[in-house]
Amino acid sequence: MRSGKRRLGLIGMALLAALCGPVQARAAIILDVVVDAYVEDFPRDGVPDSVQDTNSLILDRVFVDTIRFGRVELEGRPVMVCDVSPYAGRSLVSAVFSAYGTTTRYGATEPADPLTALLIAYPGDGVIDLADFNRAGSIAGSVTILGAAVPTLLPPIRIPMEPFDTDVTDTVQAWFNGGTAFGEFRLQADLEAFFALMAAGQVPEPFSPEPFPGPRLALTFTESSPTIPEPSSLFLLGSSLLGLAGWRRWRTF
Ligand SMILES: [Ca+2]
Ligand SMILES: [Ca+2]
Repeated sequence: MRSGKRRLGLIGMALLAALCGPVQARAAIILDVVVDAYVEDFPRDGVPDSVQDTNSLILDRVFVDTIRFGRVELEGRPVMVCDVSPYAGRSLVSAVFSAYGTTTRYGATEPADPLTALLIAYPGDGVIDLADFNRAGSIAGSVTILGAAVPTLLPPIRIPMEPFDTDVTDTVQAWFNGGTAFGEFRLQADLEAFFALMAAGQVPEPFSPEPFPGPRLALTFTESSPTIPEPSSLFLLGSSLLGLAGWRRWRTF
């Protein structure tokens, strides 16, 4: 009995050592965004008009043909909020922002050219509203989204998405140093005729049979520490609004 207890104790110590060892210390913590949406300026006049919380984040700066206004510009900027409050004071080896996306035009048989956009970051308020369209921030990095060919939107619709990422270590470390509760990222394009679709949250992309992960941060810390559970993305539930938004855009190309 006593030797059995001792054996259990040794196994427990070995497990503890394994958990606290260098391999565990360097494992990245995946931090999902707690809320994401895109803020839209339509018609485009520098004043944002709506917040679109859908299954996709639409990054664009394009012309659209409308019945009411004729040909007008619009711009969509995805905003993504991370709860970084559990990590105040921690030291990073790296922080990488990543997501899945694609850029395309409806009816195109050849892949669109890759598109590059800026990732703007700022300490935020934890919610996405119209003010996030223009909220002052710093450039955390830039991303290049690869293009895909989407010849038709008739079922079965398959839109391939490719991963993209950018190093945001300096930005996120500054948030940890400053005790920031919510770090917010905004993706924006400086080019005209820019259109990109990104997966949002942990839900299946409605235009594809494959579920794509939403935007997230991969955090690697310098010191050994117990794993901190990531915030869930419970409210990133599906909505069919994207279908309407997508149709509105793509029929104009
Ligand atoms: Ca507007
Ligand atoms: Ca905000």
